[in-house]
Amino acid sequence: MSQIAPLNDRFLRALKREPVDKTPVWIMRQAGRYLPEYRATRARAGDFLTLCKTPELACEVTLQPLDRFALDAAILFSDILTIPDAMGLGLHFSEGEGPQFARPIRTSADINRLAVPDPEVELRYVMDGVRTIRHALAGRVPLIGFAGSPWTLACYMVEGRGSRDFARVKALCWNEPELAHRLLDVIARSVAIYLAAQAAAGAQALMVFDTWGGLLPPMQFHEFSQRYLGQIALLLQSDPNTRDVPLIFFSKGANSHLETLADTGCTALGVDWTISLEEARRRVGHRVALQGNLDPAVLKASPDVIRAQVQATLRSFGNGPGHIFNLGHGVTPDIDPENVRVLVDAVHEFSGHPYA
Ligand code: 1CP
Repeated sequence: MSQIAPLNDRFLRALKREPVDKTPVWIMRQAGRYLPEYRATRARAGDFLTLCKTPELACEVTLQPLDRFALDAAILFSDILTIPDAMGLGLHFSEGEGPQFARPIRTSADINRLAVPDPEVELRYVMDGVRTIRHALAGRVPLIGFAGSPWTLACYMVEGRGSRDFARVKALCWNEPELAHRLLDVIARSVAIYLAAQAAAGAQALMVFDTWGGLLPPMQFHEFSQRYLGQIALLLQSDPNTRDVPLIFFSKGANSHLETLADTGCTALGVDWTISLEEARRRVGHRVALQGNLDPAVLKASPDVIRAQVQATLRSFGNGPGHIFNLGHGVTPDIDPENVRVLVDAVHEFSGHPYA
């Protein structure tokens, strides 16, 4: 893929902690059910997984929020559960039920059978999606590729579906830690190869979603989640093709680990809304950029409140480089798209540096 610089490179500059004219902004789940045009494309596709597996449709929904709002980055439309699906667990989404696996991990034999998928074979549709989107973007904004963290993928693979506490995988960690490590290791190698393939296909930054890191007590967080994030960073850094691709780690609910996460070798850390950016920044120092962290529920408030909270978030980060504005988690389906516009415009309005 060509290395032509994007026309709008605020996002990539902020990741490198370089000065920017305005704070870049993108929103987790920016392509999704709160947009009527997304719901229309999904209805045409029939179901969510077909949407993910059809590169032209995945490209269409990736671009939808960019056509509406002045966003500074695109994110590949896909899901974190593509890897376990490619490993043979049989992913399906039933209406209103969320993801489910036909063949969840239940025995040590299930773990021993797992193999690292070849991204250009079993996950070819994702790589074709990245290539199609990158071409369609034509340099407008950079494209983010992503994967789930090994821990978060293990949560779904062992439980077989979404859960509030993912008690099965937690029991596995306490009862058979060696088996849990064998599972996490094969997932981590799969994630690293998958992310490297996305970069080769044209993704200009990579993000790892550790949505369920916060379920673990501190010692176990280091042992079962952070250790594998570090392994992914190391594998990507040791590959000349991915060494310079910015890497964002987002461990939700794990703010007490920001310092050690900043030492894993990532470029930036996502921050949820339960800590101020001021404190997060003080704790990570100059080691990484920060991405976040407005409470997604603020989008249910009035435009005046949204604008005031955007300003408060920008002030909390303070002056200096290294901030990417985002929510502290994904935008929810009940949000009025007009409120997203208010947020995006306010980020640029209040962060404009007149002499930049
Ligand atoms: O249309 C629909 O009904 C499906 C809803 C949906 C969407 C829009 C799902 C099912 N996944 C997605 C897309 C998606 N998922 C993206 C696209 C890019 C974007 O615009 O941000 C991304 C990055 C994800 C990642 C993802 N999937 C995560 C990690 C991020 C997070 O939100 O914490 C997780 C945990 C999933 C699993 C998943 N996929 C879908 C659902 C409803 C869930 C959560 C299941 C649960 O635990 O309840």
